[in-house]
Amino acid sequence: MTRKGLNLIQEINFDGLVGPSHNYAGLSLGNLAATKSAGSTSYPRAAALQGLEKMQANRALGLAQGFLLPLPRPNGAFLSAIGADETTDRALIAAAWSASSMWTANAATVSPAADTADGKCHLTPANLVTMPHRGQEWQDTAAQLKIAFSNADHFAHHDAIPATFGDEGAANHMRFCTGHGAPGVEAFVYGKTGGKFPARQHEQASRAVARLHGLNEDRAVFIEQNPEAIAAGAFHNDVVAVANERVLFTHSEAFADQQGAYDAIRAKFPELEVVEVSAEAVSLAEAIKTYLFNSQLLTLPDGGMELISPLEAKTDAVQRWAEDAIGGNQPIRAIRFVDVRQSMANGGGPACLRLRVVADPATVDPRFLLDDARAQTIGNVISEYWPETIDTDQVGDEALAKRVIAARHKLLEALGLSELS
Ligand code: SUG
Repeated sequence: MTRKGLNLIQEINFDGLVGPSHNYAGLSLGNLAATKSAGSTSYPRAAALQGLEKMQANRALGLAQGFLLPLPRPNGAFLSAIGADETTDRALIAAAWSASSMWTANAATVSPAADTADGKCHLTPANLVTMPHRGQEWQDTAAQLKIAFSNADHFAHHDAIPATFGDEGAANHMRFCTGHGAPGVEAFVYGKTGGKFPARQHEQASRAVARLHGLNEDRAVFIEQNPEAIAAGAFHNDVVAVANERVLFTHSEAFADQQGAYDAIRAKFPELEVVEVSAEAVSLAEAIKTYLFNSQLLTLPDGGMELISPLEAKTDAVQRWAEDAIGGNQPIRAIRFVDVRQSMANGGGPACLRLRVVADPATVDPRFLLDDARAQTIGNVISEYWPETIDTDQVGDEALAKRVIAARHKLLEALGLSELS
């Protein structure tokens, strides 16, 4: 695990490249931003370039950065499997066109090698069964993960959990540790069904993932999401809470039993530091509108922690909180804002766009790691081939489908990943 005496295990963020079919079809009930954007014109080229810029900015901070490729859309296999024809519901056609795999926080749950019984990093793709446009992602995602992390000495792959139990992957999973390479305590946050909006993460899915990954019982915690948070639009826990190393950055109304959640984590991870933002400082509604907690909470190479937040979080209330907190007696020392507005309009902030994998980059297929040359290549392909705009009434159009398919193939070719075609 060490080369030349250096510990090269680190957190690598794998961002989802925004696919050329990115559009606003309003498919996700309970995701208020996506519902509000339904019918708007999307800007796939700008969306993908925004994502690329975010990755480049994080690289400039000295962080390792990877990416995952858009899945094949429109998904012909899905359309034939449902016998789609001209009478088919528009929402189902749109489902086959969704670029939703960009939100790689939902691609899988990842348990780093230091946490698992066999000392390998375990990956379980999320079945995403609650939403029809997302439930068709996992097989293609799994195929991609198996290529990116093919080194069997370091990585173990599972199939998705049976569709009886909804699983949304890392968006409902937090890991606490004293350093990314050290053993961690993994917290799984689930929702209970029966509320205004679907609870997408089921407890039994979380427990199954923990078992499959070989997590020690003393190092796994299961926490219920606040039903009111789900009803207010926190369709994933990462809309109201994010963890990094010993820090939990959370809204005060994220969990069904807030204090009980802190106690449960602290019982297994005594080093826990909670940075709680109260409802008085930032209301639940504002937290969900601004996606403050969907920031990436990152440890920089010098050990300091920073928040990478969406521009939408630059509100008076958040600025007031930040002025008070940053520099005060808590570990987050800066907040930077990034423009991911195209993704945000579909309910996906900076943290939704990335899957964290703790590993030595040398054990990962380099074709999935970002460097300047690949960033240039990706930027060029996006600029040349991604549609500038898509109106929702164009979704389903045959000529546009050809263009979208060709654009993705150009990217795969340029990255030497045509085996994903
Ligand atoms: O699953 N939006 C995604 C956003 C996912 C955000 N991810 C995390 N919170 N980790 C979703 O709701 C909108 C697509 C549409 O409506 O066309 C969408 O799928």
